Amino acid sequence: MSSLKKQSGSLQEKAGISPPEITNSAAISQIQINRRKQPSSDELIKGILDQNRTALSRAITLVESTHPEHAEKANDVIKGCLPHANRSIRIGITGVPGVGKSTFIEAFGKFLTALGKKVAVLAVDPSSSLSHGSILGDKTRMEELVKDENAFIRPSASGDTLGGVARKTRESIILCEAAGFDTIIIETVGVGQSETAVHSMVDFFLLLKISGAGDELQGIKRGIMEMADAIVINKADGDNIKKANQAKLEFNRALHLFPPKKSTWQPKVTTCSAITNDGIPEIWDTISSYFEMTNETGYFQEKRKDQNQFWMIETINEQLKLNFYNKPEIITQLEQNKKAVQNDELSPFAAAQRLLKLYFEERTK
Ligand SMILES: Nc1nc2c(ncn2[C@@H]2O[C@H](COP(=O)(O)OP(=O)(O)OP(=O)(O)O)[C@@H](O)[C@H]2O)c(=O)[nH]1
Ligand SMILES: [Mg+2]
Repeated sequence: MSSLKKQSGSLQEKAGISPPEITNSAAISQIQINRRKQPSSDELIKGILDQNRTALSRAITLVESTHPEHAEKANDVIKGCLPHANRSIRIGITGVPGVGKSTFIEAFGKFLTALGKKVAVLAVDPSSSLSHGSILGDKTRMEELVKDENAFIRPSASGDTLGGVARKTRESIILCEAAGFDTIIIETVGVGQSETAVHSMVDFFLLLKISGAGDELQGIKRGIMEMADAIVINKADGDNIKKANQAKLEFNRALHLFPPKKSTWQPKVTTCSAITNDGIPEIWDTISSYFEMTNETGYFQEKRKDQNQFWMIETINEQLKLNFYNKPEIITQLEQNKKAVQNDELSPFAAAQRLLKLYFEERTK
């Protein structure tokens, strides 16, 4: 069975088809979850804590489900996993399409599993709802990692809003951690606001770049550079090595112009090749020294606490919005009010007030 097919279990589960078998014999012996029956939340929690991948996959599918009935069960599973989560490092990786994210994650992930780490790869890609997750198509670029029993790769959740996709990924992080994964890699394609969402759920943020023709800094969003804890210039191999080193100098110079980070960490610029593996161990050294430093200063925990607060507020915002826009009366009234605003019969502010009033009145009925 192809690796691609093997990993599409969650999607097949969603479609009501039983998931494909897992070829790893150790995993098979671990499976206690009856696939035909819907496992209870307690069974899922137990399975996850037993490091059972089928349980983990099913729980993530539950978290990703938009079915209202699943939400409560998903919450129960997360609650049960929470005391066992948090013991990991979370690394975000971003970069424009084609920069080599998937190839890099394959190389870096293999390097980490060789060190004895357990690596989970998740993705935030709201655009993937149509294509069922670009990371899934990328499985061919992660051929080795897919087969690695110390790695778990999951395509991006689908969803209409970035907030929704990001929440699901964040909850999946908790599940992966409870299942014993100690290194979580979150990939996102560098478009839209998805980097900001990923930045707010990871400890270390890595920006992947490739060298161009001396115009490295052009077209790069200032905000992304400010978020980066490391900039890695990929594809530093063959004829590209010289250009990559020049780019490194330029980025280093540019980074020094930014105000110091709250963490007091000075972002590093390095080069690597995801094909030859050159520079990959050095990236891990950089990340390790970041964790050492932020653990010593207490910044690591402080940032996670801030992130938890942030996600609480984000979730409230997201749910309120969903609740508002899904109300049938609001759907009808919204259209009418939009027209009224367009025809200058009503000010935008008055229209908004009118709709909100209607919403709150409906709520108190
Ligand atoms: N020479 C060289 N080629 C690389 C390297 N890393 C990736 N590539 C190639 O660059 C192309 C794009 O790599 P991907 O890993 O698919 O890039 P990506 O960032 O995941 O792309 P999207 O999934 O489309 O966002 C592929 O043809 C890779 O083989 C590298 O270090 N050196
Ligand atoms: Mg990719």
